[in-house]
Amino acid sequence: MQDLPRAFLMLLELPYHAVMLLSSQKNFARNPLIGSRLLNRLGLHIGRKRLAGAMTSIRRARLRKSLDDELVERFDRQGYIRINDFLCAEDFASIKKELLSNTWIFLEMRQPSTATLRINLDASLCRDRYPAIQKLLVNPALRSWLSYAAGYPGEPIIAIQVIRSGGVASGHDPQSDWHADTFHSTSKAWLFLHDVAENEGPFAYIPGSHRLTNKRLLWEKEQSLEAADNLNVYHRHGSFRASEIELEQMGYSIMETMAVAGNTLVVGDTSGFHRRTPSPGPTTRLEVYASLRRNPFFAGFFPHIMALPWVRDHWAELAFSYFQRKSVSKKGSAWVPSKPRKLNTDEVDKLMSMKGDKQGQAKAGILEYQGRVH
Ligand SMILES: O=C(O)CCC(=O)C(=O)O
Ligand SMILES: [Fe+2]
Repeated sequence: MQDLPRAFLMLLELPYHAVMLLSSQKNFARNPLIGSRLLNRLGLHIGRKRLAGAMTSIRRARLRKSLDDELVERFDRQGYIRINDFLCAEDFASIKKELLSNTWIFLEMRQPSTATLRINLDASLCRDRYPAIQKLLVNPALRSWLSYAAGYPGEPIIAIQVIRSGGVASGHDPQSDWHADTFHSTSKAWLFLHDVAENEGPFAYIPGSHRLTNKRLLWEKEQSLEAADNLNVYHRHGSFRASEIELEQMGYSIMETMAVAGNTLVVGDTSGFHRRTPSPGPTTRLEVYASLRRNPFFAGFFPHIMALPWVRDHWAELAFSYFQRKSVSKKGSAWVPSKPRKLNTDEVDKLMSMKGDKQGQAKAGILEYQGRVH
């Protein structure tokens, strides 16, 4: 009997769920249409992927105009781009100085074995106080690459991020599984503030895995039939995880591990397969992190809330208050706000002084691009 009101409620919600098919919504467990085995057998999931992919290609043709042709070609082939010595030495040093000599408020998230600390950055925080960081927030190359990789223009979120992986607690880092963030192109960028070696949890990407090949579409279709009941919560929520055997079956044989020198920028379309390389022991990564995700079907048609000037300049403050309220609510929050404090824990101090100035000397990996882009 209890099922009857629930079924009725679901019926009432169906128009909303149907409209959401044309949004960036990806949760197979929460949206009964996205998770429907029948609809996905009929091609709903791969249809959304195809349509989003086609629209991304059309928009990218316009977005590439401000970018270097050779790098764009490389991006189109690989799904990511790596730029060494991204900032000039003075700007890079100034960012690190501003970062280490001031007090910040953090949002902290703990996943088994990994802690992520974020200092969200907006103009109201940085404009008058941190000129070097502010200069990075409006860096045209960073913004153009984020837009190109996502396949749409838009205001990105930019933050300082500290990742402590391995040894925080026992368990598995969910980001260390090969995965695609969502069904459509979306971008993330990392400007590493110190060298990251092969055994220090570097970012890794499977070149070409952002493209929709037949084998990939077949795998996507198979996943979409079962995803709503998958045991992995991230997979269930639309960020598909792939095993190494599955990756091989999809025809992927190469992975690029981004062991990098400090001051390297990596920008990727994270609908391609990527992961944080599992750390054999405790490691810390300190980076500027940026992300841009929009509705892949209507990006550019309707203004996003982040395009409102006041919101754009205060989003970090708004996010902090939101998580502050949420963390004391009954439900709690994955992101927990901290009191103001300095970043220079022993660990970070060591990172910055011992490794941060070895610019241009990646410990491993291929140096792909030596030019400086401002
Ligand atoms: O931190 C990393 O190297 C990758 C994390 C990741 O998968 C993500 O942010 O989407
Ligand atoms: Fe990811």
